[in-house]
Amino acid sequence: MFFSKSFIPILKNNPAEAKIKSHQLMLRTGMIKQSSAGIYSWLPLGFKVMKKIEQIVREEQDKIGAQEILMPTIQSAEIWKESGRYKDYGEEMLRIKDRQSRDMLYGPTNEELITDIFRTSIKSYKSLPQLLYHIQWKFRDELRPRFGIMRCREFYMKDAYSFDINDEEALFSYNKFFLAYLKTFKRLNLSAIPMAADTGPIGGNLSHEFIILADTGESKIYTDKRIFKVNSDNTKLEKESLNKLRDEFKKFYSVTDEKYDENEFNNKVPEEFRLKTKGIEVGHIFYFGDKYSMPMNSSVDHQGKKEFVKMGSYGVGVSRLVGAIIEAKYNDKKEIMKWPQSISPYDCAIIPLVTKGDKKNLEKSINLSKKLKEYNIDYLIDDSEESFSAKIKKFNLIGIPSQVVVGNKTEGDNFEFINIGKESINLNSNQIIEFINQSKKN
Ligand code: 5CA
Repeated sequence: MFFSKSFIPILKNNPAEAKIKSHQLMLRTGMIKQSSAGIYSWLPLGFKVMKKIEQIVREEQDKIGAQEILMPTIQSAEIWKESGRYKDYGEEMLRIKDRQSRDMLYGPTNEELITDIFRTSIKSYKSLPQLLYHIQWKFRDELRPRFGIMRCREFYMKDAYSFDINDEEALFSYNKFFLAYLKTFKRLNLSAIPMAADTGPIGGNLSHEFIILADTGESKIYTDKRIFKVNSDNTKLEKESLNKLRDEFKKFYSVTDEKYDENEFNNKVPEEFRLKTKGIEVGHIFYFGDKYSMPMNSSVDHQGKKEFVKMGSYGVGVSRLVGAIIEAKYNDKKEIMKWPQSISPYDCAIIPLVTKGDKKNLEKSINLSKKLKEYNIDYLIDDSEESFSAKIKKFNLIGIPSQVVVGNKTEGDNFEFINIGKESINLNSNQIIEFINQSKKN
């Protein structure tokens, strides 16, 4: 893609309305555009990143045996009346009427709808467990939407739901998602800590938020630093192995604001390991047993008896992650964003020095791009006639981690390669391809 033909509406300055760096950067580099309060359009740069995050989230759900479906955004109020949440959910729910005056709503979450789908199809315990997920837009009429797509009204979420025959099996499902989340965030190059959390309007008594540390985060957290060392790499998808992993985490005090108790924190955590800080909630998992299956009469036959299924739900803020990753990866001092290669909007930026009368560097860049294309490497060539320093500044904000600078000294198959934020090195095209493919895997 040539920069001149791309739809990347870069702004000269940070927009005044944006208070945190992710919001500033996303507007500045034309990743998103606000359409009304807390509602955004996703432009190519932002959309590409979000889709790549979505794919990583999806792959890790598939690995634990969850099956993907797609539920609608608009739901009937009937099922919410059945569960009792139509009243309870309050003003955050966007309520609408169709032309027949039927009560409808834009789904803020999907426990009711999935329970309805489940109860009409699954009748026997032999079909359990069922792990189902979808990745779909949600709407919550937040009182104070802010920080761009971090706390907005319309957002993209992966929500999964588990159905089991009893508490023990349901806990196994919960632990599978717990592991899938650790792996997902690791692949996104984030260190996300699971924290015991409150359940709010979703309900239940077991819940973890997955939080990444950031000063601009809205969640206050109290944790034992040793929790960062817990390693999930070799954990198998078996009850025992997963229980062990959970036990490892349980050793360390780690809670959000609502669960915080100062005495407990001081007693359980030696002073040198205490960490009080802020973070961004990127995932939240819940176990709530029969909270929905009982009122909605969702049961299976189990040895002649009718048993209400035991359910949990598991959310990842896919759109919020785009902002959260910027908060975690943007280097304030150097004013450099660096996307993890696996989710970078383009695999490679090619930055030639181009002047009106001299297109030689652009030609060299096009030659390199042909080779990259053969290897499925997605590139953005800056064919504008801006100065080198202006281009570098712009690309430091766009954050594509692999950059090739093409100047008058560039000759043959020898290029100046920059892994953003680091010193430049000389690489030939094969080495560039190798570098990009390797760093995509991490
Ligand atoms: N049904 C459950 C689990 S599927 C649920 O809705 N959980 S939640 O309310 O915690 O939302 C899941 C995730 O969506 C959160 O962890 C957060 O990352 C994201 N999220 C929630 N509200 C917003 C919002 N207003 N803007 C952006 N992302 C949000």
